Amino acid sequence: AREALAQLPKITKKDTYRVGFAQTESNNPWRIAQTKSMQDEAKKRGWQLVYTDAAGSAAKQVADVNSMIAQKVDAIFLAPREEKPLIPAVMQAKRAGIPVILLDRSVDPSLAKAGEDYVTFIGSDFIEEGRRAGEWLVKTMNGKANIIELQGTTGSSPANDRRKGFADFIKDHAGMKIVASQSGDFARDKGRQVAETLLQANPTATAIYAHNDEMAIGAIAALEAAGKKPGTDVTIVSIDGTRDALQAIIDGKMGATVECSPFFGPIAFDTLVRFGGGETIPPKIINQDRFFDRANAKQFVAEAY
Ligand code: GYE
Repeated sequence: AREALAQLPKITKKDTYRVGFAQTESNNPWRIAQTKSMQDEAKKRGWQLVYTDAAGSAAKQVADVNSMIAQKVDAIFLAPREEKPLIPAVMQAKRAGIPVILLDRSVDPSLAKAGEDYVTFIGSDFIEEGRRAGEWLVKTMNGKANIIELQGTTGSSPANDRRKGFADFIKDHAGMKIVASQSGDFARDKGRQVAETLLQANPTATAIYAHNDEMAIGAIAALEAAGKKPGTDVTIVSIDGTRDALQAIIDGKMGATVECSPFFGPIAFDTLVRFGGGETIPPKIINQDRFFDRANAKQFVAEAY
């Protein structure tokens, strides 16, 4: 059950803050772009940023947050790797009187609440991302596809919600079938390995829905290794909008990707300034994301990360 503790910690108004940023891992371009966005913004404002990288371990991320608490930072930006294991970190910061802002991933809503346990969640609407991917696939495949789904990190909010948004949308289309679904941990090589196994077991697959671009790129490699033509034999849709994905769209190997922006620096720091100034912050701050396909990939590839 949720801890019924005092209210959300407050911070005093200052010109500059010393803040923590607890990153989940750095093994993909999305994470690297996000970290750079946070560091650039800290530099621009003259704030001190205490940065940690949990290297793909929720346990290390809990320890990272604890070390930030020990260093008495003013506030903590946390990208919780998984929904449940990071709850203790959120609660420990609260007990220590340090406000937490969740960035890009959320925690289990039955165990921690915005406005009480943490300030707010800033990020994309993952259910909507899954829905948009499903909508594009239904249209492109004329309502008929045997789909392999590559899920993100097990127990992470984007994996849970991207799965749900997609499934909810395609369920009204009888010809759209998910023939296999497995986690590739949001990673390129894991995505390649899982795609290889699932393609062997499901040779009639006509589409791949990957929860992020890195796994989609891995799936392209798996298809090519199996002698299939990505984009022709198997249609691929995913989420993020990385440079490699936009290039794959231009090359005809991938169909589309739903944008999920990693550029959190400005909105994250602005939100903390508003909070420090005494403003009431809404429980969710949702990024407005675009959609990339053959019609616009060329236009955006140069500015992509
Ligand atoms: O899509 C993925 C990253 O949490 C929204 O995590 C983020 C996701 C993003 O590793 O590429």
